[in-house]
Amino acid sequence: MKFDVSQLAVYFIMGSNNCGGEDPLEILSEALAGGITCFQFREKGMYAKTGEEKEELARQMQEMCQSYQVPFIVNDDIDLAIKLNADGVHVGQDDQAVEEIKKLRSDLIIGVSATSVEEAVQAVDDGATYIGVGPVFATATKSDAKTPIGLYGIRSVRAAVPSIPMVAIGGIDLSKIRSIRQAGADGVSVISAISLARKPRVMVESMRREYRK
Ligand code: 3NM
Repeated sequence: MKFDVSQLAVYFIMGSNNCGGEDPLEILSEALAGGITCFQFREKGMYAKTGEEKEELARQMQEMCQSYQVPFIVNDDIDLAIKLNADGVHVGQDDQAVEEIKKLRSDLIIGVSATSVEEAVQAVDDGATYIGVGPVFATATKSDAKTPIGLYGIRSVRAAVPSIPMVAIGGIDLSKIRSIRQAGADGVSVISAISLARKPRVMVESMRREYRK
């Protein structure tokens, strides 16, 4: 799928261990119906599925995303991304280099996490399609998350790399969307505010509305 910056607007990230015991497929189904613009499969951390089970879950989620024409991005696992012919892959600072990923499949959307201006500049130089910048706020979802960079951090990165598509991450809920937009991010990426919402569909609809304001 061709990348467009509008796909970053409300970017949902989830793995089976982010769902508070609910069915991840049900949550994704609701999130898609609510209008998420991108999905990242992030099967990581405690109780995460591996091997065939992970692959099977990814396939099911990819199929659901395809029926909504929502990009399906795989976190960190380039082999799985290629095997499934995913739309993209998202890598952290310690994961596989952008250059190597491009050699394997040049048309993949490649997202890179950055937590500072330096890392953002490097990601742009390396040829990232978009950058994920954070954590903006404190988050309980990622145990090894860095110190929050705040809205100031988002503004600093935006000033340093003005044209790369940029999505903010970490501790983002509905109430933060407007200020993040004002700080210059093209969208928000969210795990728990959607995956643990009582009504994920309604939450995503509200986020889409808030984004447009
Ligand atoms: N990456 P929530 S913060 C997956 O800073 C992830 O790179 C981060 O979850 C980073 O929306 C984070 O529940 C967790 O705070 C985001």
